Amino acid sequence: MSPSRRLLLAGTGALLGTAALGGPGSPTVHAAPRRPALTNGEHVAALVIGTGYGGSVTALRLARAGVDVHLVEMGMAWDTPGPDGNVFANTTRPDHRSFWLRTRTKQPLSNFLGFPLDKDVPRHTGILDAEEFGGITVYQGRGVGGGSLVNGGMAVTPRRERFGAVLPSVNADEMYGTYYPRANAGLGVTEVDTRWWESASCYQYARVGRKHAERSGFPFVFVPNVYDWEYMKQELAGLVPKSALAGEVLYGNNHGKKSLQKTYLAQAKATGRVTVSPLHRVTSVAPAASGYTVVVEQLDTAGAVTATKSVTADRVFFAAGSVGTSKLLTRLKATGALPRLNDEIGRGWGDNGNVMCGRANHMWDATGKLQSAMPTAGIDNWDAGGAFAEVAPLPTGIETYASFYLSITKNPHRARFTWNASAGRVELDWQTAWKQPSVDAAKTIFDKINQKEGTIYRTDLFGAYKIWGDHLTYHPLGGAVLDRATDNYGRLHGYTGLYVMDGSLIPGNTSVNPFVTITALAERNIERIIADDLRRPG
Ligand code: FAE
Repeated sequence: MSPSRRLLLAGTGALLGTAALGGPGSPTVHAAPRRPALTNGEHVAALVIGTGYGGSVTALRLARAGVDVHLVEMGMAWDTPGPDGNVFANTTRPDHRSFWLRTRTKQPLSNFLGFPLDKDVPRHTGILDAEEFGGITVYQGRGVGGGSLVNGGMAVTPRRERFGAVLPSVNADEMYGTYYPRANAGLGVTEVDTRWWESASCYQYARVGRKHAERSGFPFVFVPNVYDWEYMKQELAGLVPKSALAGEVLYGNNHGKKSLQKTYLAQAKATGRVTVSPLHRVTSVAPAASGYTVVVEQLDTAGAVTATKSVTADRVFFAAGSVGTSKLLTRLKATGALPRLNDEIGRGWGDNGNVMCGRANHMWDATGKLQSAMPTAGIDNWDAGGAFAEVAPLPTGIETYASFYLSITKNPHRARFTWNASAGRVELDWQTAWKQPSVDAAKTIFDKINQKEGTIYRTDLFGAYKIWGDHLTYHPLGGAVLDRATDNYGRLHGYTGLYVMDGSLIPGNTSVNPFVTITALAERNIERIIADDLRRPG
C-alpha cells in the first residue's frame, strides 16, 4: 500500500468530519490520554521531528485532520519541577537545567563590568543549546516546545511591503489575509496595554529607549508578545509569583509566557491523536519498503544513549529547526540515506542579521533596577539603514544605566552546511567577519543616538573592551529553503512523503523576529499538504 493510501485510511473518519481543519479555537474531539513513548519496530502514520513552531503546527493540523502523529523531541518534557519547586532555572542563577550538555555556561552576555559571568554547571540535557560552529554560536531551545521555551516572546509580523524579500515565492495576500492572522491567534499574541506601560516601573528601560530613539528621529514601534500581560500586571502589583519581572526568559519562564506547551501543543495533545517522545533524537531517515525507516536514539539526562529504536512512518516531517533539519538533511544526503535530495540542501542559511550592543547612559537616564524580561518595542530603521533594533532588557537586578539592544539587520551573507566525512560531522561555513554589514547597519542607529545624547557604547558586555555581540545568533534561518530544496509547500524534492516545516524554509532573514513567520508559513504549508497529499489516494 502506498504511504498516502495508508495515511488516508488511518485518518478517514475525521477527514470526512466537519471539524477536520478548524482554526486554533476549534472544539477538540477527545480528552488527552497519555500515550507511551516510541517503541522499537512501531509503525506511525506521521512522524514529526522536533516540537518547536513548525512541529507543533504540523502536529495540531494533522491530528485535527484525523491523522495519528508521533512527535519526536531530543530535549526534555519540561513538565516536572526541580528541587527548588520550579520547572525552570532563573536567568541570573543558571544551573544544570540551563544548558544543553555543557559543563560550563555560555551566556550570550558573557561579561559585566569586565568580569566574566560564565560558571561551571553539571552536564545535563538543559534547555538552551549554545551550538558552536566555526564562525558563530547558534542559540536554540531544547525541549518540548523548542524555541518557545527560551525566547523573548516577541511576536512580530513583518511589514507587508517587506514580505516579498522574505519569502519571494509565497502569495502575500494569502499570508496577510489568512495565515498570519491564524498564526497570531494560535500563538495567543497580544499587544501590551500602553497606558499601563507608560507608568510601569519595569518598562522604564524601554521608555528611555523610546526617548533616545525619538530624539534622534527614529520611528519607535511597539511589538506584540505572547506573554500574558494581565499576569505581568499582577507580578508588578506583587499578587502572583514573579516570572518576567524576576528576569526569567533564557532558561524558561515558570509563569506568564504562553509557550507552545500552552497553545499549539496543548491543543494538539487534546485531540488524543498526538504522542510526544521527549529525550528521543532522530539520527536517520531512509526509504523503506513502504514509507520511511526512522532511527531514533533515546537519551538519558546526561546525554548518554540508552536505547536505539527503529520505526517506520508513512510520512516524515522535518521540524528540527533551521540547524537541526539542515544538519540531518545534509548528512543523510551525503552519506547515502537520502541521495536524491537536491543540491539546495544545506544552502541559504543566515543569522537574521543578529547583532547586540549596549550603550552607557548618563546618570539622569536610569534604566531601572526592575526590568521586565519581555521586550515590548523596537527602533525601526530598516528602510533607511537596514536595521530593526529591539530595545532589550538587561535584568540584572541593579541599576546599570545601560541601554541594551538586539538588532535584526539586512545582512546579505548566506552560509552553507556541508558534510565533513573525515570528522564525521556537519559544518557551517559562516565567518565571523560576515557580521560587519550587521554592525554597520546597527551603527546607523546607535552612532546617531550616541552623538545626540553625548553617550558611548558599553565595552564590557561581550568580553574586555568589546562593543559588538557579533559572535552569535538567536534566529537561525534557512538550510532547506522553500521552493529550492523543497517545492513551494515544503515537500522535499526527490522523495514523496518527506516534508520540511520549520525555520529552515526561510532564506536567512525575516526583517523582524522570526517565529510568527515560521508559524504562519507552517500553517499555510500544512493546509495544502493535508488537502492535496492526504485527501487524495496516492
Ligand atoms: P525550534 O523552535 O528550534 O524547534 C526545533 C526543535 O527540534 C527543538 O526543540 C529541538 O530540540 C528539536 N530537535 C532538533 N534536532 C532534533 C533531532 N535530531 N531529533 C529530535 N528533535 C530534534 O524550530 N523569535 C521571535 O520571533 N521572537 C523572540 O522574541 C525570540 N527570542 C529568542 C530568544 C532566544 C534566546 C532564542 C534562542 C531564540 C529566540 N527567537 C525569537 C527565535 C525563535 O525561538 C526561533 O526562530 C524558533 O523557535 C524556530 O522555530 P522552529 O520551529 O524552526
